[in-house]
Amino acid sequence: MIMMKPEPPKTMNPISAMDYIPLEQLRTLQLSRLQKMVRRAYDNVPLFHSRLEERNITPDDIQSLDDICKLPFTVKADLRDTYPSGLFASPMKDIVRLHASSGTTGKPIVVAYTKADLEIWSIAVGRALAAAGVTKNDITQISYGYGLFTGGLGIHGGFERIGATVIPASGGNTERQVMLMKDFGVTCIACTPSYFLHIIETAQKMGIDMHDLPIRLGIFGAEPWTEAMRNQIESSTGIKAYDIYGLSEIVGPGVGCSCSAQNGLHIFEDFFYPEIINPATGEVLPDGEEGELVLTTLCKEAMPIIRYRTRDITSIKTGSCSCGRTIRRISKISRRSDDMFIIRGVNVFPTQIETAILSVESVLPIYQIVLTRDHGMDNIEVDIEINDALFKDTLGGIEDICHKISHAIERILNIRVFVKMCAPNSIPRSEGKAKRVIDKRNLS
Ligand code: DLL
Repeated sequence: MIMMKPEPPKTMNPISAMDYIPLEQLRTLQLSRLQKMVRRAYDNVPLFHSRLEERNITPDDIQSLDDICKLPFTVKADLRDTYPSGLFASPMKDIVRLHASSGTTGKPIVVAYTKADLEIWSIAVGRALAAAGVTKNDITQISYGYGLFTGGLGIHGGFERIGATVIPASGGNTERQVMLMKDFGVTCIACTPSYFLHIIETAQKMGIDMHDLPIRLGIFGAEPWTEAMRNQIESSTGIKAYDIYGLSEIVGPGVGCSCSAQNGLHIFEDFFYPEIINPATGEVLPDGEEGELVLTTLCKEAMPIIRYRTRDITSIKTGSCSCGRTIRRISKISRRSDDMFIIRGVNVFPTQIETAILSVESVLPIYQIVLTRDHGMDNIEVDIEINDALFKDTLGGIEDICHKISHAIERILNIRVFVKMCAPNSIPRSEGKAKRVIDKRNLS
């Protein structure tokens, strides 16, 4: 059988042209950009200069893309330790925007952009949106937070580049979000998947069914979410849910995005070079193997970042995508090594629990994981909120669902967990990234 090579679609948005670049041309471009970027970082950022010197290398040692593994990794602590501007490679007069991510402790992480950086960022987000099928005819509500977080303003730049109508709603005031969606005929929404669940639920309470609104697309990201959650969102609203990935340290949203095939996320690798490493040894793994995603900016002026260890667990997909894009894809990121917790010797990720919950019918994925310690023994309780319909169910019916979910979790994790059904509206709703785990172990 002759395999037909997928080709770029005839009606492609011109912004997507680079997504279909012949691979040989892409690798040549990546190498020349990498060489230039390493030189810029070496000449302008003392930390990168000393790190290369420690390894006895100079930018001239980067002769092929494989030479990237000679370069040192950068980690979150490097950004924190050089707060606020130690990693800037441009003078302040050339920096036109700053963002920051708060993290959980201590000083925030500051990221900087020149005018050219903002241009590239908006192109990356524009390409992500085009891959998800956004067009200039879309009316878009951006419900990611605007401000220091890169989500709102970052995504905004991409929608403007596509030429869509933008409603910069930011997060919060959920009833008003629903009103705007209805009154402006919003066709596309961009927010975290957990916030969209809250929007769906609020709409229901207002007597509005998403199926009756013109909304057709969602651009969801900024937190790990599962395929099961995507299916749940799509079936309960009738929209298509696309996955957008990114992180402040590299640029913000727009590092990658799912396409019409909805089978992994294309990385805009002419801007952001991806590698997968074994997190324990740092060794680079071949495509197809799961490990930690490491990203290198290829075009950033204000804050070039070399081999950033993202802590996000994924793999680079092998084989070509049916959409015809040549740029590589990563698998959906449903885990972050930082999110892992250990219960009775078992490594647990919140999304494994999400998958189990969603495998049991008629349960809304509004959940929280509570960890406690009793006489030195760790316990895990999964609190799941039942919807109004189920709340009216008999006690026996609710108990039955608890057992089913508990068994589904046990099948995945091999540990018994206590599942508790909670009253409607008892679990705090997220307006941004959901807080899935409440760890009370140091307190109890
Ligand atoms: O969350 C940037 C962003 C905004 C991405 C809006 C997408 C949409 P940070 O706050 O720096 O930046 O958080 C980055 O969030 O390392 C992942 O762990 C997680 N993350 C982001 N997108 C996804 C996604 C923004 N689609 C961290 N799937 C990353 C899973 C994601 N995790």
